[in-house]
Amino acid sequence: MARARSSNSRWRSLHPSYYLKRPKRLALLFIGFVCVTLVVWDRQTLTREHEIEVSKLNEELTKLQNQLLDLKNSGGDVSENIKKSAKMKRRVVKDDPLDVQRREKVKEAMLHAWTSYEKYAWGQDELQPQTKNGVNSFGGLGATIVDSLDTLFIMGLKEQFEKAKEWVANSLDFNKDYDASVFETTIRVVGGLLSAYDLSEDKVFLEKARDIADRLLPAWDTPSGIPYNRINLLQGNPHNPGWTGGESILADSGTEQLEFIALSQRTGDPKYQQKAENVIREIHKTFPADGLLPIYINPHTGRTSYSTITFGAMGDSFYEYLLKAWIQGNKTEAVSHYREMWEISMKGLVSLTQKTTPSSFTYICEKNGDSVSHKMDELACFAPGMLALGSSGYGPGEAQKFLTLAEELAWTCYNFYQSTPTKLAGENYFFNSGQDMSVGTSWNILRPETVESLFYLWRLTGNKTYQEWGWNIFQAFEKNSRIESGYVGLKDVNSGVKDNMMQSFFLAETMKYLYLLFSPDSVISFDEWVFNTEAHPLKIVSRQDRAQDSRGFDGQQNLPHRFRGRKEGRTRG
Ligand code: DMJ
Repeated sequence: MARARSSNSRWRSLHPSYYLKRPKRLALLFIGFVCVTLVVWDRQTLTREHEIEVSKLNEELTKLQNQLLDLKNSGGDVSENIKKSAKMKRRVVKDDPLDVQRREKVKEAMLHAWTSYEKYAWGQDELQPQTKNGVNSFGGLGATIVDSLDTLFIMGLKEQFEKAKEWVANSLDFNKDYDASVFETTIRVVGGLLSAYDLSEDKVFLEKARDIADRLLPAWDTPSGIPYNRINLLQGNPHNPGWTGGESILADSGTEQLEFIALSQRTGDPKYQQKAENVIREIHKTFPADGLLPIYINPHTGRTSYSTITFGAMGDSFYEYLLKAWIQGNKTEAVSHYREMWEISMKGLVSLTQKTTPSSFTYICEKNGDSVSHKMDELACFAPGMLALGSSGYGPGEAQKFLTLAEELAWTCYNFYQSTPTKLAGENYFFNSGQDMSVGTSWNILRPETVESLFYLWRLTGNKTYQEWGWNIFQAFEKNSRIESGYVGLKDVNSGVKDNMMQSFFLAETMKYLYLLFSPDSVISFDEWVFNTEAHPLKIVSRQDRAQDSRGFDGQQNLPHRFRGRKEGRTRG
């Protein structure tokens, strides 16, 4: 009975009426409840905050791990790379007053070239400054306007850029019954338009780039996928020029990857990228052990035929694009074959290098079968810049070796200029024992390759000597090539006799590289942009295609490119 009562009184305290009759106990119970709730809530908040903190730390850790990997991949020991990047940052902040002065001079030179073209040749491909008229060397596509768009934009020549844009929007017409060079049209027109699009974000440039690329595309419809090098812009009918004996040219066939990949990324249409990347896949099948290809390749069989091996005319930019397609592709697994092929070719390049006597200038020979020719084109002077750009992808020892080679070759190229009375380089050079270098073909057509390499070397080494050399070359152009109605080439760099042509690449490349040589690294940073072979910077966007993807295409094709984020890789350590 007593047990039953005590059990009753225990259960009584659970009944609400028990507390209603005892308000003090009710208050105590309420306070207890509030305290427990507060403690539980506080613990949950702490856990949540803790989780956020942990995930932030994890993100930081991943970032640091990626940076470490990045530094390792880019070669050189980590502390060296950190020092280097600190140096780079300092340079970004400080704008040397002499640099400012010099780039203003270059800008003024560009303005002189541009206003002369505007006055005498507006709408035509190129200006002939002596006779003050225009010529349509590319079928009447306004090559100088399209080639100049990004230079005008970068130099802040807004009014000129706007006028050029108006012309592109209203007057650029590709309906031309003209057998265009697939290569020249791609690097100048597709490249120029895409670069203008990336810089200005104006859709008109992308639409025009797509229009011209669609007209070029049937050139790739060959049994091997190696393109024909000519196509009629109105009627199609792709073919090769008669003088090649039906063969396609190596540089002409392997220098469309950057532009066509970029076009696919920006339009979401994979067909351009597929055609251009298939060329490299085809070449990869029979890639030789030294990575050196003769300049003729058959579009039916995909095989090269007996012809010159060179880093100059008709070979050059094939090698350049192996490296740059790797950079454009964020150096990911999907593009690793480009880098592998490039590294093989660079071994081949090294095997072609020799030194002059008595002054020990390093130069790149040409080759035909087993016969070596001691000749180098000024065109091959893009190679020091390419080697410097690619050097950071090697491990420390190799990276230094290739950077040193780049510097030696740049010294040779600079001397192509310094060794003539006008201080402007001839078209090619011969190297005879005991005589160092002597000019072969002695014209100068305002080419950019040496200043291009000086620009890369200045950015990648921070050595001001390269700026000085570039400045000397600029002054030689001012002295010999500037006339009242534009800039002309020289028929002979020994006599200084002038020709009558202002090449569009003078405005696209020579002027742009000189301007950038005196600009901070942040202007068209190597981290964000890659230059096509006509000096048109293309924005690097995320590429996420899988290595084994047989279509070889960017899995993000349906996303507008602006949402795809910046590149993951870096071009230097
Ligand atoms: C330009 O059109 C390009 O740089 C091309 O790759 C080679 N030739 C000229 C400039 O010399």
